[in-house]
Amino acid sequence: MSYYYLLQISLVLVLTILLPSYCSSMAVEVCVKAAVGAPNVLGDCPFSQRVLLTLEEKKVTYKMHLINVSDKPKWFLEVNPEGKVPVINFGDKWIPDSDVIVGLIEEKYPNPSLIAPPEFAPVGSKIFPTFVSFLKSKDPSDGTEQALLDELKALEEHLKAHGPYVNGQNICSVDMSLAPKLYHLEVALGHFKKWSVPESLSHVCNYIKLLFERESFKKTKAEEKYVIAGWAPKVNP
Ligand SMILES: N[C@@H](CCC(=O)N[C@@H](CS)C(=O)NCC(=O)O)C(=O)O
Ligand SMILES: *[C@@H]1O[C@H](CO)[C@@H](O)[C@H](O)[C@H]1NC(C)=O
Repeated sequence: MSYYYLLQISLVLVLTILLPSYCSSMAVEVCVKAAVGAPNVLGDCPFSQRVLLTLEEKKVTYKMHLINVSDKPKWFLEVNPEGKVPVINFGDKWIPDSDVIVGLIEEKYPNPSLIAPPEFAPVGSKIFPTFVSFLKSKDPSDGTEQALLDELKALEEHLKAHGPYVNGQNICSVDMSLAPKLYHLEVALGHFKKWSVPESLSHVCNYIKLLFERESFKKTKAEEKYVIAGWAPKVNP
């Protein structure tokens, strides 16, 4: 075997095995909410789950830091003075805001693409605020339930035309944002109001089922008891 040949082999080795594994050891780091009452367990922040879901769907390796939001560590407040989770670090600085973070993940890890057409961006975006109003409501005739139903019906119509996901056959960024919010809706309304999404909204029900069955979702969701504990002070202040 010639010396030249050996040199070539080692170059190929460095480029295909050693360099990539070195680069992936500079893992992405992400700070998310810890469960209230359990510092080593994933908490109930839908924005944190949205970021984790995006990383999971793109098979990005990451290191997770669980943050007790009632007692934020000093280092966390130093790198992130606003103190909100999630924040991400791709190797140089910490970046807050799930909208910004998801955009950056898409830029750095384009495959598989989770980009949805811009006109689909607002799909389902009023579900979370209308769910929160209905959850907190003590007056059954104040229209908050109907407002939520109207938003769910709008999602039903969208999915009927474009489903099974918001952008068709493949999951997209809008689904990553909606999935954790629909989970909070199901768990909190089920617990506090014995309410669930009407079966007549069959496309929404199927959509929820598809989302919650994904490995990425199961791996990144908070346990139901933490979701309930998180909403309890807002339901009964
Ligand atoms: N707009 C932000 C919202 C993030 C947010 O509200 N995070 C909550 C937890 S779900 C938080 O950090 N709360 C603790 C605090 O504000 O001190 C995003 O999309 O990332
Ligand atoms: C989070 O911080 C609060 C305030 O210091 C503390 O009471 C609570 O025990 C902490 N939670 C966990 C799970 O460490």
